[in-house]
Amino acid sequence: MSQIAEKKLGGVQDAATSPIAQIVLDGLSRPQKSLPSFLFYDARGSDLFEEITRLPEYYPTRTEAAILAEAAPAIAAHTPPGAVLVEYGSGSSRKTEILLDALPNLAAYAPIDVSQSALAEASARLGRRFPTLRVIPTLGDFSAPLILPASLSRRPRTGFFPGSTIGNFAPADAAALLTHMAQGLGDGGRLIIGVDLLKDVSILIPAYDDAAGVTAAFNLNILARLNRELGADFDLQSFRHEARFYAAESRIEMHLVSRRRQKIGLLGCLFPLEAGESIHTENSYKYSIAQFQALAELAGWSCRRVWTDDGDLFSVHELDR
Ligand code: AVJ
Repeated sequence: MSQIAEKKLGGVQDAATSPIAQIVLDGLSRPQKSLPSFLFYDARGSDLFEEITRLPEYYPTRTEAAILAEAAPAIAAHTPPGAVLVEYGSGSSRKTEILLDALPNLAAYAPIDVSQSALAEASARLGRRFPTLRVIPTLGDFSAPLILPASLSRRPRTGFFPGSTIGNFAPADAAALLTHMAQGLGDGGRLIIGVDLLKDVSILIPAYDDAAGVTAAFNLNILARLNRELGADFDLQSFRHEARFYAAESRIEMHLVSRRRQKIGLLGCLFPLEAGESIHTENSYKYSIAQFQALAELAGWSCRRVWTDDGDLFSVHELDR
């Protein structure tokens, strides 16, 4: 067998046993084709998301950062010394610096993220910026059980879940995740969580369909990832990005719409797509403060405080067990 053939065979075997293979096959087999939004965050996708956070239309990141800067002293005042800060979906850990500046005497910072590259870069940067801080990165999905070194097992825990990542989950799943976090953070645990607020579509849609096309590139990158990791044959030119708002569900949906009738080959299967048929790639739920608080209470948290910006664009909640 030639080297090229061996390599190709190796690639196909890797693809079939890839942990995302089953998830992708399952999503593309549904009547409304879908892909889970955590697939966005490979190295390129994590970089594109960072670019999104700096777009003029994407208000959440800068609004949340301003709220956090204002809330940080109060959050610090409620933090016992020697606590562990656990961040779910830490990405670049940019916003974490606002908290870390305000929170002295932390025993450790434990970021959890699905992107190896984002986790490594953030851990290195924070290590330089906070030389005495113990950083314990975990590569993985934040719905996995929280495992900390035994020496930290009795420390009080503060969870940090910024960016309205909770909005990626349908309300029932969001409640289940908040319950899971309550268990992981333990008695006396606390959660600082960012939640995007419901607002006019004239603000919402551009935030998910920016003029520079960065969100479109972010959405399409998921197909490039499947080509690379699963040997799929998506032609990126044959899809366009679309952001839709559904008021009844109070959510933004992102879709990749097929520009033509086509068939996608993936892992030995063929997936037909009609012209105009879409692959649903993300839900981003928007809440009122009261709606979110009801959800948090359902999940066993009590709502201690909430901060918002003057424009009521975004909210940061402090939840206690
Ligand atoms: C990281 C899930 C909060 O829903 O606003 C940004 C991801 N998608 N632009 C969001 C995202 C498109 C983002 N979250």
